[in-house]
Amino acid sequence: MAAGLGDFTGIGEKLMPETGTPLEKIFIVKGDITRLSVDAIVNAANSSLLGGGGVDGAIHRAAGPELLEECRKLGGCPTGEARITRGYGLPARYVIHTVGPVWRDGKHGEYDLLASCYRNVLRLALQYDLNTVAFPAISTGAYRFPPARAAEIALRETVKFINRHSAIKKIFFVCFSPAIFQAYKNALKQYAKSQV
Ligand code: AR6
Repeated sequence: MAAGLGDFTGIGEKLMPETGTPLEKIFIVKGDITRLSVDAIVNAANSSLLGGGGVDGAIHRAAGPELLEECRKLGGCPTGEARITRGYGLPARYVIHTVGPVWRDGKHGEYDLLASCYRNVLRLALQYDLNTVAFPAISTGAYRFPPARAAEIALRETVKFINRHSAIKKIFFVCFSPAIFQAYKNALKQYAKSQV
């Protein structure tokens, strides 16, 4: 299915125009993830999977009560793992819920746990044959993960994964604030530099 961005505001900035590299599948966009009609949007949930604030609250509001009903049946999700549900009232067909780490000081496995969120989400996408996936900046809100490091991990893990699995066609990193958008742009530039 095509990404079908519809009237998604602030779409733009495909920063890396090289063809034939995994970076051409990566899009950094500004806006509200609940408006994207991709195969799956990712939810930065908590381990109860029963909703919360931030992007989690926005996704549940936009999807409607059936999402919570399905989430209840999942029995939670440990940090670093992922679970999938249908999208219900969302334009996206599926929601992949993942639980990012709460940032403490970087010495409590935070980097590895965030990396496994990205890997586990993408594994589920592959398993369900989902070609277009949109991520929020997991853990960078209420969980206080430093945006620059989070963006670097998001990009590195995603590129590694799509390098190995060509079925994934487009990845959107959806940035809700200018600071997060800047962090992703910097991370992408750094990554591109490291590849030449
Ligand atoms: N679209 C895209 N990104 C968004 C949106 C949106 N509609 N709304 C917020 N963000 P957070 P976390 C960005 O706090 O840090 C919840 O209560 C936001 O600017 O949503 O992983 C859960 O239930 C930030 O960059 O998630 C958990 O308890 C990013 O999404 C806890 O928060 C993540 O911020 C999870 O904390």
